[in-house]
Amino acid sequence: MIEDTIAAVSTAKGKGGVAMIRISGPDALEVAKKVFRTHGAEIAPRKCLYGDIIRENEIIDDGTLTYFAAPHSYTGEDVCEICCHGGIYVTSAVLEAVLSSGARIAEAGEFTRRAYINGKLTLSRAEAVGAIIDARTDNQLKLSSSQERGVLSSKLSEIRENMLAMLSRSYATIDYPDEDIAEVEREEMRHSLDKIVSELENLKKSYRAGRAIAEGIKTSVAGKPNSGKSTLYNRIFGSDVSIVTDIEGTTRDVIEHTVSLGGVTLSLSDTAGIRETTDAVEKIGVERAKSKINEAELIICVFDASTKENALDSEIIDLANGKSAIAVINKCDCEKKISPEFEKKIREKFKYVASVSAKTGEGVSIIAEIVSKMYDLSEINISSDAVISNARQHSSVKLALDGAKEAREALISGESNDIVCYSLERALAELEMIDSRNVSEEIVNEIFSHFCVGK
Ligand SMILES: Nc1nc2c(ncn2[C@@H]2O[C@H](COP(=O)(O)OP(=O)(O)OP(=O)(O)O)[C@@H](O)[C@H]2O)c(=O)[nH]1
Ligand SMILES: [Mg+2]
Repeated sequence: MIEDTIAAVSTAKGKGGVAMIRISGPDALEVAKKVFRTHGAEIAPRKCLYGDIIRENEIIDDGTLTYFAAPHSYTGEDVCEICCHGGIYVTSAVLEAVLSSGARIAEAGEFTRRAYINGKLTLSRAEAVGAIIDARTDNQLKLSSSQERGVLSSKLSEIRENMLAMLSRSYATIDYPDEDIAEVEREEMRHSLDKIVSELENLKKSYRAGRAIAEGIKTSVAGKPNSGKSTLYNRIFGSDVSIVTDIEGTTRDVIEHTVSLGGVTLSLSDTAGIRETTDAVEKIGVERAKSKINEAELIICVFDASTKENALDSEIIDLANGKSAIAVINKCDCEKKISPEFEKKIREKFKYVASVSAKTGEGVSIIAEIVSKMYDLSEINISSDAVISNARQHSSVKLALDGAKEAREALISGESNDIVCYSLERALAELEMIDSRNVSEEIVNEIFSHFCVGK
């Protein structure tokens, strides 16, 4: 049972038109009444009132007060929201007045944590609240908004219901063993298990796209000097963030930005052109490029079609060997000097090849299509499908799937019902971890520590 009342500025730090101070807890209304005078109007739930904001008996600002009575509020507790002018000083003065009237300052994510504790949000929906605030791309927003609305939670509880129904049926069979009934039951159990396994497999599969959107893919642009890496980088990013010249060895530092390409979130690095060099600064750049390429999950290898290939191009092919990579044959607006043999080699070594002109933009959309395909984005509807998007959810789904498959194996190989049920119960327990209200304090702390104060 939570007994204290918390408060924080819920709007972003800094100067703005309006700021909002949220108060939540059993004394929220009492605290609000001490700092807000309504000019005689009655405070009622969900009614927004205009009035004066008071600190130490003095009016310091005017604004609005909205009261949400428990349990019909974000946190499930009594909540009062005071909006004042959005100046930095005035906002902290209003907060100070609230704090000296009986509330204590909220910790990061504490409002949402209370919403979770009070059963207003499942854990995956609470995670989604954080993801909405952190969203930097359209797909990140669509995905987190769908999770926040409970699309994933509903799917999880649907699978859970199916598991529970199956368990209760099979326990009935254990208690009343009857040969004929058992046969029919086992056939039905097989159907139910097939469905559970296939639903869990779909969820597990959705992680490829979910992670690519939510977490993003570390991607490095690689190629020999002057192949057009920075030109391509700027084209994908949509502005000239990386210096482009016709001098070999222009880029030295690693340039890194988050971009959305083909709906996938890429943490995209531009790097120095790979070559042997005596220039001390460029040498460091080349070393950094190699280590970025090494740690990248996806490499975009740029080849210059307007020059004859050399040993450096072969080195790029080797660097990408065994990794997720896209070959970009650049400068397709120029006369082709790259040999047909080498182009053939590129097409043999890379599953994905795009002919582009980074300069004119021609073919760049093909790279977006490739990325989208590589990370299964076409296989999901981000706004309406249940998609898992973080390692915690993935690990639980994976273990639940293992349990469900084990139960199916046991059933097929004629094991007794209690052995089948044992595995299915394990699967159920794992699945419940995703939205459970009983996960360890450590996990809850980890989730809410990423939130900002005021949310
Ligand atoms: N015609 C044509 N020129 C291009 C294209 N892409 C890049 N260039 C030119 O090629 C030269 C080198 O481009 P950059 O993007 O700086 O090449 P880079 O690979 O980043 O080079 P380093 O940073 O030195 O490794 C510049 O003069 C660009 O304008 C293209 O698609 N077509
Ligand atoms: Mg460059």
